[in-house]
Amino acid sequence: MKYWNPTYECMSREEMTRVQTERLVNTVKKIYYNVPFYRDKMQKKGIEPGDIKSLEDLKKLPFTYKQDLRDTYPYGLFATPLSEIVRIHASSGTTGRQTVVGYTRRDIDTWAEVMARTLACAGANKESFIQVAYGYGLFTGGLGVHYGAERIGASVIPISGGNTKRQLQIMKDFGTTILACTPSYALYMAEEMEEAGIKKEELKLKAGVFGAEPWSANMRSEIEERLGILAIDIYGLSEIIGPGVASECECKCGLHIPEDHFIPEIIDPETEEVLPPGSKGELVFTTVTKEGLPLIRYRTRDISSLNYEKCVCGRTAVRMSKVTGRSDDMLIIRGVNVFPSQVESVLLEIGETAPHYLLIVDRVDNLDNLEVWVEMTQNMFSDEVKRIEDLERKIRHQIESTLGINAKVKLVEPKTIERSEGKAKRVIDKRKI
Ligand code: DLL
Repeated sequence: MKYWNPTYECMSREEMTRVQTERLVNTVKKIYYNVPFYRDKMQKKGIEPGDIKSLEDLKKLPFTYKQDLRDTYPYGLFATPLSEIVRIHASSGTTGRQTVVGYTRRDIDTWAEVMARTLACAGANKESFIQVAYGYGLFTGGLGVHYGAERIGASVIPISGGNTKRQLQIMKDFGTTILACTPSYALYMAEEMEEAGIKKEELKLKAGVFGAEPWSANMRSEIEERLGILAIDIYGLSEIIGPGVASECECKCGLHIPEDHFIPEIIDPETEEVLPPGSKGELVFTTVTKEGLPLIRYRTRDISSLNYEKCVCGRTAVRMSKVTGRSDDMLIIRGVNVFPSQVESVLLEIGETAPHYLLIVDRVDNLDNLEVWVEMTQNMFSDEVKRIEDLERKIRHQIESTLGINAKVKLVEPKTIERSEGKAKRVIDKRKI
């Protein structure tokens, strides 16, 4: 199957502009009358729904930041009564406050639609066996891909993440044709496969939809070579819908955005000025069909650029370039979003160490490793080993329960961590991605 929904995926620019404008006008009315937060923001800017008549007017609207979701935690930006919400997801956030997102029945339907487009980009159809090795749960990866795969009519294998040996056994026995997981997990699976003596020729695998974290061209070649598949990049974020916000097609030359649902802009993260097509900057999205949590000009912090030229695959939907970095300090470690400030607040809460710490991220055997170095206080330094080990364990445990990620904690001698005269350097990222 080449396209899932050619009407929208291959629509002319004029027609798409018409669809987007109509939906934008409606969304702005809806948020103005249903979400006090947006009404206040618009009133402060001196604008009313009637001022938004065209896509050009988009830039008059206020931005929405991740912090706004935290400040209105958990449901403050929802635009429908809670009784209309049929699903909640969340993504990790600073100091324990998660970013909570809600979907109405129609939102779930929209999500299945955009995910079906993504999977069709990887060649999925009714005959496909799709192994969903993204995590199921509050994370949007597992269920997002799941609903899209069912929409297509493929056979879904909802295995979730982890238990690599079983993943490989199932991939072989069940005849998986499409694998969905993070690129680093795909590479890890390839390695375990070689170790287990399974040859790629024994598998029916044809393609993989990999995302939720940045990955390089080298990593793609390695995955494609070792698994013998087409590996495409899929992008998304919980706030906008989850996976399904953009996807590469077989041309692998940018990720198509379902613009009839999400309108992208690229801005300069410092001046907040909208940049012309082709410029690199921060990606901003406005959702124009979401009911539960419509967001206006949401600052993703992801760095990308937009290309409006028609793609070789025939799709006209705008393409965003692969996300290469962020305009904030968020790290993605084994698919989990981590802010250094989260670690800092764990340390402050425990309060038994010096306030100097360093996160060292590395990739060993294709898996991300996080090591947290924390300085001991002068008093503690002379303490017995057992007490130091106990504290390391306590910090590790606390990091795991607040961030949901395993870290190796190392208490280091006072004054080992380099001091900075400007912005403190909290992270050393040794991963070559
Ligand atoms: O990671 C949704 C997702 C699930 C996308 C499965 C693709 C596949 P969050 O946990 O909210 O949602 O994290 C969103 O992850 O702002 C990016 O910084 C990063 N990210 C997601 N996809 C990619 C990608 C999901 N393909 C944050 N390349 C986003 C680079 C990505 N970064």
